[in-house]
Amino acid sequence: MQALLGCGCESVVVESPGASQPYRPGPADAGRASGRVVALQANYCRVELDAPGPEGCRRLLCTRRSRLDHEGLQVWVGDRVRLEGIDWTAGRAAVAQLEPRRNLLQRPAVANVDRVVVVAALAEPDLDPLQLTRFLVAAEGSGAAVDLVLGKADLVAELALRQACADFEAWGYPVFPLSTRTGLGLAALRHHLRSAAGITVLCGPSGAGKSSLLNALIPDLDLRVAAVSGRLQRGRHTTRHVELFAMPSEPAAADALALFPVAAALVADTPGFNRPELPSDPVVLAQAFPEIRQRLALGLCRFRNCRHLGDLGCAMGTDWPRFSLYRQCLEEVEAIASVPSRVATTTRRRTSRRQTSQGLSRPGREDSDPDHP
Ligand SMILES: Nc1nc2c(ncn2[C@@H]2O[C@H](COP(=O)(O)OP(=O)(O)OP(=O)(O)O)[C@@H](O)[C@H]2O)c(=O)[nH]1
Ligand SMILES: [Mg+2]
Ligand SMILES: [Zn+2]
Repeated sequence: MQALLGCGCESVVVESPGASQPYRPGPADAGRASGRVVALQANYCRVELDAPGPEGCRRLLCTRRSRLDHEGLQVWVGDRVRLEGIDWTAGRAAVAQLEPRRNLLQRPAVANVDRVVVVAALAEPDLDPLQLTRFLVAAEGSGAAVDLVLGKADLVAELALRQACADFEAWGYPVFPLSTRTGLGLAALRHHLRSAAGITVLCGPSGAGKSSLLNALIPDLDLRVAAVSGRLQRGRHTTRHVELFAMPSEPAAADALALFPVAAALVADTPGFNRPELPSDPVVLAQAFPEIRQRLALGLCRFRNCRHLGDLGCAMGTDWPRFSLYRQCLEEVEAIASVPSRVATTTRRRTSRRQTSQGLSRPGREDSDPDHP
């Protein structure tokens, strides 16, 4: 399936993997169209149309029909939607229907995700392996492919960079060392992201360099970036909402576009935050570690309810690089699970209220970080 998608800087032909056929309005359908949500702002969605409207109009600012709310349907960036009540002159419409989504990355909330790229800075702020593990575990929760970018490579010595790459590859992820200052690794990452159609989400702590990376990947993009600050060199929560941008196709591929349409990659910039949630189920946590998945594919532990802490009969043992990080995560998950259910419910409600106040349950307000008010 193809759709026209502009990113504010360029229009490209886009494949929409897994989505249904684009809605093609007939004569009886005046005022209707379909497209993809590329950003949420307050109570509005910005929708990129599958086919341009009158005078080449590609984007509409949309409200949501209240029946979506009544049916408990949230709209997120990445969702495919059908529109009605289009006012082409004002550039406005209403989202009438939500197409089924393949998956949802919970935080940052993005639907129909094909790849999550966790961006961690090697310095400024210092790389925190536990925090990085939490981001990777959260990324695994979407079911999408997960890659790791080690950013700000210009700030560390070459030997330290090589060691870091080797260490993190042992975690089971493709690693991309990168510097937007020197250009190191940019071509490799650009090629990697273009190699598959669909939606890639950049996520990671504030100040890691996500928006700088997108500015470097997409010509003419000018996302706001800001220097890290304070003793801990923390980010300043510069990006305030999730937004999708289109990666231009390879020049050679663009020439061949008419004959062999090339799928374009969409990349989401997202607000940084510091402490991703862990899953509540220890089994889900274990499955979010590639090291455990890979080892268990070769031979199972003796007991079905094994906690994979290297006890008798455990196929994992303790001799693997992220063992202590896994143990810390498991202890946290088990501690929360052991809280009596009434308290746990209250805690979950509090978390959910906090998330609602941060706009995580309502579109358009993805902008604050509970760890960093
Ligand atoms: N030395 C160095 N600094 C970089 C690099 N990439 C980004 N920076 C700097 O890191 C700081 C933070 O970059 P941003 O792109 O705003 O970080 P972010 O991850 O988007 O942050 P949030 O929007 O707050 O989540 C800026 O001062 C950038 O100039 C790099 O490769 N090397
Ligand atoms: Mg940013
Ligand atoms: Zn085990």
